[in-house]
This record gives sequence, C-alpha cells and structure tokens, in this order.
Amino acid sequence: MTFKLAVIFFACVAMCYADFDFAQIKHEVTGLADENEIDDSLELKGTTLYFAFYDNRLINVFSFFISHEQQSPAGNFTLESCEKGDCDCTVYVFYCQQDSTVHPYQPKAAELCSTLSVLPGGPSGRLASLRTPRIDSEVRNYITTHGLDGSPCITRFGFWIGLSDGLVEGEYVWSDGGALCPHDFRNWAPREPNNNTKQNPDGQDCVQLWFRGSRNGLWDDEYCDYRPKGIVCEIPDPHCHSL
Ligand SMILES: [Ca+2]
Ligand SMILES: [Ca+2]
Repeated sequence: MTFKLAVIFFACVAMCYADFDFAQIKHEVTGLADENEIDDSLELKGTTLYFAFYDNRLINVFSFFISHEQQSPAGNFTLESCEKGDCDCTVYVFYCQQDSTVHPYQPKAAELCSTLSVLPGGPSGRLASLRTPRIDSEVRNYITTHGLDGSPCITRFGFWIGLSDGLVEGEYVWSDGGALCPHDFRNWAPREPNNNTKQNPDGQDCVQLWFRGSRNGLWDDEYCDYRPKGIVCEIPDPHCHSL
C-alpha cells in the first residue's frame, strides 16, 4: 500500500516535468526495480513499472500497469443447460485488466478469447454472450464474489463482454453473430447505452459490465479502445468436460 501511495505521489511529481524521454521509461519489474521492494509487494509481480527520466537521470516510478504477454485467467466456472435430456455446457473464463499498451483493447480481448478451447481442436472461445438473466447474474456474481470488481484485478471499472454495435450504430450484435432483438433480455445501466462521443467522435460501440459506483456490473456501451478492461470469455463445451 505504501508503495502504491509512493507511485501516485511520484506520478504527480513526474507530470511537472515536460522533457521526458518516454523511449527510455519502460522496464520490466525484474529489471530496474528494487528486488526487496517487489518482494514486499507481491501484487506487483507480473506488472510493468514505468520509470521517468529527466536529463538522463531516473527521477522515479510514475505509474504501473498490469502487463502479461498472455494473461492468465483469474478464474472460471461452468454453466450447464439441459433441454429434453440433452445437456451442454459453457465455460466462462475471467481475466483481470488488460495490459494498457495492447491496442485496440476490445478487439484484442476478443482475440484472446478466440485462443481458448476446452479441448485441443474443440470449439474456440469468444467474448461472452449474456443472453439470459441466469447467465448475466451468474457472471456478475462470480466477479463480485471473487473480488474481481475492483483493484487489483481491475482499475478501469469494467469487463468486456461480447456485445457491440460497431457495424450499425444502435444495432447490437452478440459475439456469436446473433442480434440483440427488441424483446431480448438486456441489463443496461440507467441512461445507457448513450454512445457518448466526448472522448471519440465515433462514439461508444463496445459493451462492458460496468463496475463503477453503484452500477454493479450493469451493461454500458464504452469506447472500444480508450480504457483497458477485464475480460469475460465463453467457451462452448458440448460434452461438459471439466477444465
Ligand atoms: Ca454505439
Ligand atoms: Ca456509455
């Protein structure tokens, strides 16, 4: 905690200098950082520290972000659905916040999901489609009951899910290709989706489970490449294997 406060303090100090050479400032934790400090802050393992230089002199760390070449999941659970005796399963896989340097954020999240499968060669994953109240509440409950809804898992208030209106504004499509039809289940936060254009004239086309203030995972349309997010993937598992 003390270290975090120090980071915030030096972030403010760093912002006062105009002549940073940003080409010099990225180093892995295992590089320049003091090993004793890292051992005292286990939550920082696997993160990237950013160091600020002025006149070729290291003045201090000014920020840090979660950084993984290939993130490890923060958890998963399986939902079984049965109809007339036939059952299949979907595995929901959760990732904490993306590396802030990996752009564009939501497409990269979709790409990560597509690398997943329950068995080699089996159906591949995608960003999660929360089509029913049951799926939506189970996913949101998993996030909150496992403490993934805030720091250190996420610091930018949300998790990408597989819903977007990137092709036609206002026409939302799930990652499996199905449309969100007028009478389908939806769980938008109050006054969302609003296609806010404040940060990008193209608006907001990528949906997140929003964990800011009292939203508690209600849906929000977000800029697709403005803030890194946690990720909820789904993997079809027709034969209900266990991971
Ligand atoms: Ca939109
Ligand atoms: Ca919005």
